[in-house]
Amino acid sequence: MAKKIAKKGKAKAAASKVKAKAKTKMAKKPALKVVGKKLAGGSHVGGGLLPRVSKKPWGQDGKALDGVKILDFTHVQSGPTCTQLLAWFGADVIKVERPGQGDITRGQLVDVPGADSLYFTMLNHNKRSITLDSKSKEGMRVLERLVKTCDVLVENFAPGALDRMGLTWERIHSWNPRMIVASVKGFGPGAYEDCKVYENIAQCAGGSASTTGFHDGIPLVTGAQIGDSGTGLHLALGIVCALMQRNRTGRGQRVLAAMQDGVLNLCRVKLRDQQRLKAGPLKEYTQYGLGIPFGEATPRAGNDSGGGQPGVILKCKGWETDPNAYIYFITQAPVWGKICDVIGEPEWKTHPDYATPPARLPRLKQIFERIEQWTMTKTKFEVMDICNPLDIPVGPILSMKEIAEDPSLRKTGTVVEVDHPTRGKYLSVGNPIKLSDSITEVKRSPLLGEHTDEILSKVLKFTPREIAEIKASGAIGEVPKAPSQKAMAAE
Ligand code: CAO
Repeated sequence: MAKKIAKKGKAKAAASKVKAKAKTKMAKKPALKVVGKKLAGGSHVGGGLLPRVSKKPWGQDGKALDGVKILDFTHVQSGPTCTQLLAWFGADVIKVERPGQGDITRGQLVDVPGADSLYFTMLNHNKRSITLDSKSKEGMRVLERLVKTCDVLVENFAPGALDRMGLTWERIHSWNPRMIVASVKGFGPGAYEDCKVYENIAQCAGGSASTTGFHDGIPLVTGAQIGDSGTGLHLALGIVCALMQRNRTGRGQRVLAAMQDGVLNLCRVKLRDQQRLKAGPLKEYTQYGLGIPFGEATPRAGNDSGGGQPGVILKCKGWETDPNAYIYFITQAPVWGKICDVIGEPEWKTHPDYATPPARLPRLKQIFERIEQWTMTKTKFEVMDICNPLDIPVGPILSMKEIAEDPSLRKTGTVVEVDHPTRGKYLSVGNPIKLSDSITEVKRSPLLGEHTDEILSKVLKFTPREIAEIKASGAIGEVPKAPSQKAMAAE
């Protein structure tokens, strides 16, 4: 009897293996290899099948996006940040660039004459580059093959540019129904959908600028590239979700991340405040304590904390000469007593004007001035050392110089040193998202057209004769001599 059950079990497992094989065959070059058995319970991903649990050591069973091929038609910042992330997670990112010039950022903000700029190198790690005039007949022939070979096309051209090139969604979908077409645009459908958009325009249109700055000053843009890199991040999530859905449906889809939408998503708390205004003034804003009336829209909040715990930036020792000798200090309610002790105002713990958060709200300016008298006697790091053990939330204003030299950021790979054949060593921001089983290795950005030959022959399988024809047409321009792949991997 037991034998019979075991036999039945084996037959079932074999059947599910055959099913899994058939499914794998059906999906041309699937992003995930489905070889496992149906699980008895728990979560079922991609049609109810999960592979067997790997026995390999952590970080040694490939990368999260191994097998995913990206046709990277991105330029400037927003799109490249997205495809760089995908490359760090293991996707094979093939960057298609215009012959001769390439991504315009290669030559922008140049610091080392003759070398690719930091603007380009810091946004295009781990990619391969092919030069292609997509507006030529032979260029389109190569593009068609790329579309048929890749899983995802990512682009951030101006609205309509892809269509003008002849790459409409319908055409792409007819060539490869599994292809995901992911786009960054400035705006979603609506009055501004045809507009070209750069970072700061998105910050303004997405609600960030109107809420950044001091209440009596002009709107400000922030240094964080929330319009470009922020939208690239949104797009990357959309692509990964579309890949997951494709595992179930077999078909690709369009993914759109509009910069205005991405910025607004990051400004969510400001739309929260817009609606709270109907119920009266925003009491946690410094403006309230100063008796300045609120208008119709969420005002600029200076350095006020966006949450329910009041916080501001305070001077520290050395502020007269060091532009970054400041600390962010939050008067979190549960540690109010400890704050009072630290600054030498123990009676504030019980005084009716200071003991409770509502009592403190109209006096925030005066309270923070008192705290600042204390922080000015300490360096920002001394304030950290005193406050952190007491659970008082504080954060130093770190300069880019301090961040570049921070040993723990180097250790985690968030700041990495990369070597480049024409510009030498430079610092970059590595992958800020850490996966315990998909370890990021940051590899230098490609030279313009460095991989044109290998992509034409090895990825797209053009014959030497076909490659000669493509070259003769001028569709790929001049191909520079490239260091071998081995040399690149060794760097
Ligand atoms: N071969 C031939 N032509 C190519 C090509 C190639 N390999 N790659 C690009 N082109 C062409 C495009 O087809 C387009 O031609 P048409 O205008 O004739 O259709 C042209 O190059 C320029 O594309 P573009 O309009 O996208 O570039 P731009 O420099 O004028 O504008 C930008 C740049 C960023 C404003 C615009 O691309 C845009 O709004 N993108 C969407 C929003 C976005 O991502 N903004 C973030 C930018 S980072 O701050």
